[in-house]
Amino acid sequence: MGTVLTNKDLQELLKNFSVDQDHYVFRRIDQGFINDTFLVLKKGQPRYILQRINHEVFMDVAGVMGNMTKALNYLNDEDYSLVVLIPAKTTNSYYELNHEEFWRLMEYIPNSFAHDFANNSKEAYEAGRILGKFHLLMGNAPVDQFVDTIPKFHNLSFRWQQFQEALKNAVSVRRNKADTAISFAEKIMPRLMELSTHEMPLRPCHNDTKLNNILFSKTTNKALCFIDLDTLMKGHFYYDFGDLVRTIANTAKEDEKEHHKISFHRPLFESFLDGLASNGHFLTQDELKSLLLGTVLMPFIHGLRALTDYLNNDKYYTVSYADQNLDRSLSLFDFSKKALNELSYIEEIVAKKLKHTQY
Ligand code: GN1
Ligand code: MG
Repeated sequence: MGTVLTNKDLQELLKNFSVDQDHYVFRRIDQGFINDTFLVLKKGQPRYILQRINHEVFMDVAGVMGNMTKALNYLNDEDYSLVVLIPAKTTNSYYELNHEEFWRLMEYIPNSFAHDFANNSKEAYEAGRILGKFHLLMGNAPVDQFVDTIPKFHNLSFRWQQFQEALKNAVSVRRNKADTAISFAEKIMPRLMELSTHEMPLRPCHNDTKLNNILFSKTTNKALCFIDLDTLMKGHFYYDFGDLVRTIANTAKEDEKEHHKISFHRPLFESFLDGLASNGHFLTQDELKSLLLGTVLMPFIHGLRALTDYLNNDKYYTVSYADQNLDRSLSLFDFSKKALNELSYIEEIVAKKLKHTQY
């Protein structure tokens, strides 16, 4: 979104929320690709998370905040930390500035941390456990009350169509540079269509379950909850499963250029499955079968979206260097290829570990 915001601007903004008007220090968090996020500190201690919602990506901000508020009624349990939204003084769940900027404020969950890679089997297990917990809790919510804030978000045919459009309109320098990625996408797409399953039950899903959207406790190392509920809307369980697997079983960066560092890490994947299975029965037979698709589809679809954005001159994601979208697409494609090579193993181990969850 570009504009430089000073401490003073942010301090002014905070006046619109029901919090003590004190002296705060704001520290930008650069992890996301979409929103502007700031950690708000008081006397050196983190107190709040302040976020400007990217209105170009989330056109229906009221819908996003409505979904989030509804979900928070369910996402509260002794084993699941509640994310607390601090309402704006207008009593809305967010603050709207001149009809063009949308801000929200959340309490910082003390003693928590998030990270990009699973460091050990305990973290992988915890990620699986909290994913199951999230779905068990959200399973109590009527799915129809959630609106589609980004329609067809993980729909492969739709993303393919957007890619084709971008390919047609791309400048030749970028199209040529992306040649390898384009050929890969074209080669793999038919395999994914083959794997695609239809008629899957709809659930309220998080839809952006990458590992760094899970908060862990610094004291117990247990997973506490998911953050970043922007894309919480209807979806299929395999979306959330696959998106987490791509950041658990792969310990390389999303824009990793050295592909030999990318692998499908079986032991971490198995611990993740154990954590998921610890939640007991909650998946249908069809959902269990679709997990295979999820592990290959999610890295592929993110790779395809990054490639599409590269061809569109980086309109969607905030990039931190020139070819980041292209690097992301190549790295994500590489992981989806490595997951494809593991299909029979994945099928076998999923059946073994999640067997007791079959009806
Ligand atoms: C975007 O900004 P961030 O990191 O929360 C994207 C996700 C991707 C992610 C990185 C609304 O999320 O789908 O997983 O980048 N969110 C949206 O790959 O497009
Ligand atoms: Mg997100």
